[in-house]
Amino acid sequence: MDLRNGLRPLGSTPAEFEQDLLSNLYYRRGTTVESASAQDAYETLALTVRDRLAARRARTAAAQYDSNPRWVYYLSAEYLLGPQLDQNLLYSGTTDLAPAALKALGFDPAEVAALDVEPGLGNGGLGRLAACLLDSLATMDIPAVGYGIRYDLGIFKQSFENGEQVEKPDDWAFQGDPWEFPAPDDRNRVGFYGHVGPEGWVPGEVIDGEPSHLLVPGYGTETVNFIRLWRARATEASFDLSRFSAGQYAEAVDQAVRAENISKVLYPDDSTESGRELRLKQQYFLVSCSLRDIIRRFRFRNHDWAEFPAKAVIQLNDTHPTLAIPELMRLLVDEEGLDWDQAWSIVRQTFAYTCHTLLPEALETWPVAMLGRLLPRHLEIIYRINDGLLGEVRSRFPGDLDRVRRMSLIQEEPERRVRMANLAVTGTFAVNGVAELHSQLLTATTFHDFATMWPDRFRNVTNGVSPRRFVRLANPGLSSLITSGLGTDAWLRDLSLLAGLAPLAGDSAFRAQWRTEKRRAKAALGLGDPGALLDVMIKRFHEYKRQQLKLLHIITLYHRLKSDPGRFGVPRTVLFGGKAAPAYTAAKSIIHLINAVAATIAADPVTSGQLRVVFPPNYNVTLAEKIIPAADLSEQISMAGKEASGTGNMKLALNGAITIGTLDGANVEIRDRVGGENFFLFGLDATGAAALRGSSYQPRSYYDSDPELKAALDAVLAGAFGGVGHDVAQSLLDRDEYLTLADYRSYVDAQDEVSAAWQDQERWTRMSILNAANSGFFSSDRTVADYLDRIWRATPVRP
Ligand code: 8GP
Repeated sequence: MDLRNGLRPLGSTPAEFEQDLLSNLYYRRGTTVESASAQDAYETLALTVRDRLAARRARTAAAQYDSNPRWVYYLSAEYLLGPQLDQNLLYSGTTDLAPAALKALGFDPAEVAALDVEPGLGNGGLGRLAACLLDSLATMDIPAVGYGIRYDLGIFKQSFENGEQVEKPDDWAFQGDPWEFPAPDDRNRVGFYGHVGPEGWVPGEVIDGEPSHLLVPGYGTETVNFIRLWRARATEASFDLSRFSAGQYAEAVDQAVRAENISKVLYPDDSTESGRELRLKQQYFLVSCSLRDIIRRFRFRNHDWAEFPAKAVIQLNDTHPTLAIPELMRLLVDEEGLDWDQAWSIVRQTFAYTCHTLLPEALETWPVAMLGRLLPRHLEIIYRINDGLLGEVRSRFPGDLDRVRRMSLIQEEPERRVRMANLAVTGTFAVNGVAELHSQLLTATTFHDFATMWPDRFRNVTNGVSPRRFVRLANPGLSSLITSGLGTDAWLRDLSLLAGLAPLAGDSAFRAQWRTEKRRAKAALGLGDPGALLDVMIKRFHEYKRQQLKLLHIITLYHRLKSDPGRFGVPRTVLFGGKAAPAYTAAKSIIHLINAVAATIAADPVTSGQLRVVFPPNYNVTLAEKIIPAADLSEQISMAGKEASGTGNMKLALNGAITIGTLDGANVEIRDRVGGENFFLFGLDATGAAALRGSSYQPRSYYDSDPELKAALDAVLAGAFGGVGHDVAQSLLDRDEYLTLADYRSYVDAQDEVSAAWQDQERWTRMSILNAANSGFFSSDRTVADYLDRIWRATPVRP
């Protein structure tokens, strides 16, 4: 079918691309080559590339409409997409055309590319995973839509002032976002507050959700899917003209400002009551708009509600979108007139839930009072779902009151709250963890009661990462080497082919080329001595991830260097990247101490050329794509039993970094695949850690019995690093919730093995190649294949 309605096809030669660029500059940007700024050139380039994807999107939409397939709908509070330009150039096959055309028109391609701003719509691992899954869904031709919120201000911009983290708003779309298609006509009205009367829920406040979408192209295929993002808009009625006329300007827009605050920031500070309510409003806003959109799409080709689960599977990315469960019940029962049981059966066949945590404090709960005020009808529905659940618990486990209390959707003490994870497990047909160990621990601990009652509901889907973004785009040099080593670039769509690199680990010429690529990536990062071991810890700051353990190791290295500079051995650069949540004081103290230690080491001539600590601020996807190719050593050192999976560990292994890690999250599966001889293992395992935490753990006993550990902590306590970090050291000595001191010796010994291995560069390179060769499993394509097989059961539709 020709969907262009007579429109001329977009060109694929350099001259045609240049013409398209010129035409967009002239007609859509409204300027000329002579007067265009770099921003004009950037936006024009984006439009020209986007046009190519839009043509593919039109063909994809037509094929998807024709086949009336089962759609995968992904609901997520965050998407950490990363920069769009390079990806869209690659996926549209214009990587070479674009810079040539820009140059021909007199623009500087590097200056233009530098204007591409990464949308800060995500926070950490969960948001980045969502982006990788959408990339793989499109690459595998699965009809899928990602739904999220179009935050004005995403994750904050991090800077350091006197070594302390300072947060600034990130107005990422200040100049507009050329990748986005606004679709105001698809807006939906969302209600809040009010009361439930005989005629049903009468909201006390309404706002509009206005969507825009971003295209999500597949790699090596025609499919282009999309992400639909909702932005809150005040309704026409909310501007108070009479107040404005009376000069009460702030009051006149008060209601409008309140409405639009809903999509203002990602994860608003929840230390106040109003902040918490705003988060809950965001969650309902996302699910209400998205479900209406899903239903609108269902109705294009279907009429019978019984068909709904066959046409839609809705994946809840953690508990943030869990209100979708009572919301769909409300739509089906109150608005569509289905009876409760019929509606519940549809809901239970439609939703699935992914859990991303093992921290009990990360399991969301909402005060019953707040939820009842904001969403009175939903609270009634939750109560009724709870009645059904507790009835089933009582009949399966008669007399077990304690179990009823634990499984209830409502926590009673110290305050009545709705347990969102319990609701998510109850209202879905599948619940998955994100790595083997994580899924096991979920059924053994967090969801033990539910797994006992509904064992078939629980599964594992180990995370993965996009090889396009994190190898091909991030590391073009290594990608070419891999392609020439394998004799094909088919690995970009089938990462298991990387296994073909294993024999090349024994080829000294290949090893030399591999080392050259690492050094080149390090040089590009601008880290001075490319011969130094680059030791990398990039992730959010959290005490369970244990940046403080890495810090104690650095201080120990520093002490060794001072006491015997001749014996140090291996020059190292340690690189940290990551943000701490603004209200997380302990994590911010660790950041402060890292910067203080880095400054002390930099100022001490004895360390010169031997030990360096760098901490570039504002770690994000853009920076990750530069750091990961350069890394030699990947720090994955969380307390075992706390990291759900980790995905940085996968990205680093795929780029030939060797892991030093605990048996936590997906580290376990990485080690199984790359082999124990190519992985530096240390520390307690999950069982050992849980046992030690359950006993009377005495961090001080480790301090007393290990002179190097004692020296490191004493130095911090004595103020050796500009007087910073007393609180960090004291908390380790007093509580050490995550067993840093218990694992210290084992960690330092493993680091000594790292140094020894580094001294044999041929051995190190072999290990590095084998890490990449054996990490093909960690492609998000495989993750999507597992979701399809175990949960989604959707099939490809090719345009
Ligand atoms: C993260 C987990 O911490 C990480 O281990 C995992 O790899 C990743 O999810 C993807 O599965 N969890 C989160 O990002 C998370 O729980 N974020 C919530 C605060 C929003």
